[in-house]
Amino acid sequence: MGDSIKKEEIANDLLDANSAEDNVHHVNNPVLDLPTIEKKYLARVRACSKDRNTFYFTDGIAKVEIRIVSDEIIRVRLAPQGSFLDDFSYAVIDTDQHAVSFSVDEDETSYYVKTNKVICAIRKADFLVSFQDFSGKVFNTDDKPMHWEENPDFGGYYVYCSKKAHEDEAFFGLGDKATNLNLRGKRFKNWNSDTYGYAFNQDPLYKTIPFYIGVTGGEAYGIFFDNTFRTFFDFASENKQRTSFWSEGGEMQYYYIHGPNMIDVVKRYHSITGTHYMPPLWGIGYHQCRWSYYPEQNVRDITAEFRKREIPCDAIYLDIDYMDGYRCFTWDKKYFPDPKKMISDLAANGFKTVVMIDPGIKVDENYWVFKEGQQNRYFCRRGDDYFMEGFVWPGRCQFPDFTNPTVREWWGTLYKGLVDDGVAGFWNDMNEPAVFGRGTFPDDVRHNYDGYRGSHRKAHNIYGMQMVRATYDGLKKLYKNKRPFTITRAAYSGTQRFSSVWTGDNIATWEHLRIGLLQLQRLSVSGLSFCGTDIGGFTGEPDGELFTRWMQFGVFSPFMRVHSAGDTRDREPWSFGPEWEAICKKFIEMRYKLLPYIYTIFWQQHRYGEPILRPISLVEQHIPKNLIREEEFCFGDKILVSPVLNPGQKNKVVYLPEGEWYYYFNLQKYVGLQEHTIDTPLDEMPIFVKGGSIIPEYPVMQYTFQQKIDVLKLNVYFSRGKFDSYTYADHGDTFAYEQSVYAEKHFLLEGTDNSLVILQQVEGLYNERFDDYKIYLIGIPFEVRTVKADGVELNLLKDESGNDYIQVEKDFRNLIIT
Ligand code: MIG
Repeated sequence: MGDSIKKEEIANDLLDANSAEDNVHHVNNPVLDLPTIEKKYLARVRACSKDRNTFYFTDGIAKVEIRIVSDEIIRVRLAPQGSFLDDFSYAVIDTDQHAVSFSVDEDETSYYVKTNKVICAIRKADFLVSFQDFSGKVFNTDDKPMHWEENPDFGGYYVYCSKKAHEDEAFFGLGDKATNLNLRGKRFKNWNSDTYGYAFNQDPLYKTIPFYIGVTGGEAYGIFFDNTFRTFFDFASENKQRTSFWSEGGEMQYYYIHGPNMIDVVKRYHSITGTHYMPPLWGIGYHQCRWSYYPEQNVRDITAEFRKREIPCDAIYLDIDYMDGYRCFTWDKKYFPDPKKMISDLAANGFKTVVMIDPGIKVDENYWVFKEGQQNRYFCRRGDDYFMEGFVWPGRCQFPDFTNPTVREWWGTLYKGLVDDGVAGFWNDMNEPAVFGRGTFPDDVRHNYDGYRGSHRKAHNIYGMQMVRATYDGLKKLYKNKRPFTITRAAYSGTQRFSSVWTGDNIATWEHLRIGLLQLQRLSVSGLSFCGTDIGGFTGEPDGELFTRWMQFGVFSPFMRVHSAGDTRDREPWSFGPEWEAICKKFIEMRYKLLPYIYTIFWQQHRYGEPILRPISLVEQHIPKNLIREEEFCFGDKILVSPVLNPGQKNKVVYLPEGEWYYYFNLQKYVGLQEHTIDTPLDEMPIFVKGGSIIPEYPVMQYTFQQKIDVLKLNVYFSRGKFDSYTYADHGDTFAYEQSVYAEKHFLLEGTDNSLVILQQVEGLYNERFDDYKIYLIGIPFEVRTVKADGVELNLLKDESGNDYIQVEKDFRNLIIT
C-alpha cells in the first residue's frame, strides 16, 4: 500500500460508498453491500514499458495502461493483479484516432506521457495520475492512487478513482439526471430504472451515461468512465475537495478528454461513442401520441381532426393496446381489423405510424415469437440455468438476451410484418429492463455480452441499448436504404448511434416542465442530443396554460411529441379550448417553418458532434456566472430561447450571450453579455436569433414533403462584423448522404455600416429541388441601393405584404449589397 495513504482516508472512502446509498432515492435497487475487505491502493511506480501508442506502468503487481487515443483523448485502465480484462466496449467505437505525436519522458518525480496537446503525468512515489496542458495548467489530478477491493460474492473488484476537485470547479453531464445542470455537491448512482412519476433530485432514472465535464478556471475537460456495472459519482459532495467515481465491478477504465472548450469536449466524446445518424425529416416534425389511441376509428378521427384544424403533424403513435394481448409484433384484430389499410390511408394523409415494442415476450406456447425464442434458447436465464421469468403487460414473460448477437439479429427480423404493414417508426419501452413487482432482473441472470459473458450486474445498464440497437439494425435492413426512426427509454453511452430518447414518465406540473428543460440540456451535452420530454406531462392533468407553455418549449426540443398516460383527459392541441389551440397551432407552425434550420443542426450534431441544445455554460464557459444559468439555452448556435416556467408569468429575465440578438416576434434588437427583462404574453416566449445568422425557412406545411419548395426563404439577421452560417439539405429519408449526396452550404457574412457581403460555398453532391433563394434582410443599417450577385446587378423586389426581398439563384458565390 502506498505510504501516502492514511488510515482516516481509507475510512473516509468506505464512508463514501456507504453514504452514496443514503443520498440517493431508492427505486427497486438492491443495496450495495459493502464488503469488509480492505481497500488496496496502487503503490510506488516500479517500471514503465511501451507498446506502440500504449504505455504500461506497474507497482510490481498492479498494472496501469495509458493509451493515446488521439491528441486530446487518453485512456487509463487499471489491472489490480496485472492482467487486463478483454478490451471490449458497447459504447466506444473508435479508440485509435489520429495522434500527431506522442512520447514518454521521465524525471525524478514522474513519468510524462505526452501528446502534442496533453501531458499525462504519473507520479513515481504514489502513482497519482494527472492531466495538464503545455502551459502547465493542471486540469485533472488524482486525489489518491486508484484503488480497489475484492468482491467476495461475484469475483472481481469494486474499483475506485478519486480526483481533486478545484474550488471553483463546476460539473456537467451524466445523462438524464433530474437535477440542476451543475452537479457540484451531489452524488449519483447509475442503474437504469423504471421511475414512473419521478421527482426532482430522484436518482437513478432510466439512463446510464457515465460521462461528465469539469470546468475550472473557465476551461473544460471530460471524463468518460466506461463501465456498465452500477456506477457512482460524487462531485465534491462528501468532501469539497474531491470528486470520485467508482463501480461495483468491471474495470477502472476511463477516458480523459481534453478541451479546453466544453463544446470540443462534447465533440470528442462523440468521436469515441458516435453520433446520431440523420433522422428522417418527418422524425423531427410534430408527433402526437397517447396511451393509447384505439380502436382504428379513434386513430382516424384524431388524424382527420389535425387536418381539419390545419395543425401540422407528421406522426401518430400506437401504444401497447394495438397488440393482441400485449404480444409484441401482433395486432389486436378487434381494434385494428385491417392495419395495412389503415396505415396506408393515414400515410396518404401525411401521417406516419409509430408503434411500441417492449422486451417482455409472453410465455405462450401458441405464440410464434415465444416459440422461436424458446426453441433457440434466445431468452435470458438465471445463474442455475432456469429461465428468467417476470410479469409485465402481457402477464408472465421471458426476455430476449439482446447482448447476444444472434438474438439481436433475430429480433431485427421480427419487425418484418409490421414494416410490411407500413409502420414507419418504432418505440422501445420498458427496456431498463422493467419487471412488475421486483423492478428488474435479479443480479444472477446471465448474459452473453457478445461472447464476453457476464451476470446482470454487468449487462443491466446496456440491456436497453442493445435492444434498440437490434431494432435499429433490423429496421435498417428491412427499410432498405430508408432511415429508420427509433425511440428508446433506457440507454447507455453510445445509444445515440441507434436511437432517439425520451425522458420517461414525467408529471403534468410546472416543476416538471423545468425538470424537462434541465434534462434535455443535460442529455444534449451527454451525447444524446435527439431527446424529448412527454409534452404536457405523462401523468396528471395539465391545464391549458401549462400544456401550451410546454408546447412552446417542445418546439425547441429535438424530439417533439405530446404523450400522456391512459387515465388522463384528452391531450390533443385543441383539447383545452380555442384560445390555447390557437397558440399551440402558432407554435407547431413555427416548428415547421424552422425545419430546415432544425435539420441543419441535426447535421451539425451528426457530422461534427455538436450538441443540439447548448446550455449557456457551454456557450460562454469563461464567465463564472454562466456556470449556474440553466433556463435559457441555445438551440443550435443561432437561436436562443428561454421557456416560460411559471403560471401567470408576465415577463422574465433572460441573459443573452455576446453579440447582437433579434427578438423573434418583432425583430427588435438587443445587445448581448447582459440580462434583459422580456415580456412573456401567452402567445409568445423569449426567442432570439443571433445577429450575423442566416436562418432558412419553409412555408408552413401540414406535414413534411406535403409540397415542393419552389424557392427557399433565407432570413438574414444583420450584424456588423464577420459571421459563419450553415444550411444543410439532402433527400430527407435515405442514407445517400453517407455517399456525399447532400448539400452543406457555408455562408460567410460580413456586415459594415454601409454594406453586406455574403459568400457561399457548397459541399456535397445533392442538388436541392428549387432554383432560387428569396432573401430577406433584417436589421440592415443602411438604405439598399445596389445588389450584385456574382457581378450581375439584381433588383430589390417587394412581396405581397410590401416587404423587400432579393431573389437570387441558389448557387451564387457572392452577393454584395450596398
Ligand atoms: O408500464 O406503454 O414510459 O410512455 O405510455 C407503463 C405504456 C408502460 C411506460 C412508458 C409510457 C407508455 C407506457 N409505458
